[in-house]
Amino acid sequence: MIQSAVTVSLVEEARGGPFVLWDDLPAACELASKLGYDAIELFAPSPNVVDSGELKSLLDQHQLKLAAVGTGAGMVIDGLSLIDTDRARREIAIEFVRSMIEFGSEFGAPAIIGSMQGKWGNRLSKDAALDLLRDALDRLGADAEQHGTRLIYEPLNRYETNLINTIDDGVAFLKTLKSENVKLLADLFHMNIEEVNLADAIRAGGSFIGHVHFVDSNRRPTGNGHMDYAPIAAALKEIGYDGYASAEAFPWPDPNAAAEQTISQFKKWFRD
Ligand code: LER
Ligand code: MN
Repeated sequence: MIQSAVTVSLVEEARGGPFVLWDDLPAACELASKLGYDAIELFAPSPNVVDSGELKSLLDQHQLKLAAVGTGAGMVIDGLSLIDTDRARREIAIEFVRSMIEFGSEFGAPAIIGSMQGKWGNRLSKDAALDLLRDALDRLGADAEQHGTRLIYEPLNRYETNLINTIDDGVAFLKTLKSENVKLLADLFHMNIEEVNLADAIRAGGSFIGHVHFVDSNRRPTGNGHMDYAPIAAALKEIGYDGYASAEAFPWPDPNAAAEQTISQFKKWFRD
């Protein structure tokens, strides 16, 4: 059964970004639980800013799970990328993701590679960039497997990466990896920009889809844009998707209203 999650950002530098709840982890857990979410998805500056024991007791207290951990702070704060042409910088990026994998794995949560995938250009050709990304995802996929969790790779829209923009290209790329432990993130916002048809893309993605960012066409919370959810929900059910539909959206008009809006839409599409 598809589970609900809501994003929580603790990254000051990402202010203005598409995260529903901000700053206060205990308050976010309290609200998520009160509204009936199954889980939170955490976007943190580094694993060190959140004490694992405290997070565990917060999640236990509010009967929540950790759906996933984002790694984009490595890019937002330190400009790290898994395809940096400087080998030493690339290893720092890989080590950062590794630390996030380890942190998430204590809670059974996968780490997400979104903006840490970087962009090709300047002295780096697209093929060379994809080779570097393949190598990084193979290493990190194996690392996640050792930690008993998966790694999630997110195709982004063309304004955020020039590497892989569609689910179809994502599937083709994952098929070239040695690791079978990397799954795709279907972010409906990115897909709305890049896909011909979102439901068809989900059906074609099938078992490669391991996480969903549940959001509207304009990145506002579900129901505040022009996304056609009926065929999308039907496609997710048809492929037997049983991961999270996680609210990664602007806190519009405010965080509480955005969280409330998303859970009521989640129930409409996945529970009725
Ligand atoms: C970025 O646009 C995004 O969708 C995030 O999930 C990845 O950092
Ligand atoms: Mn996303």
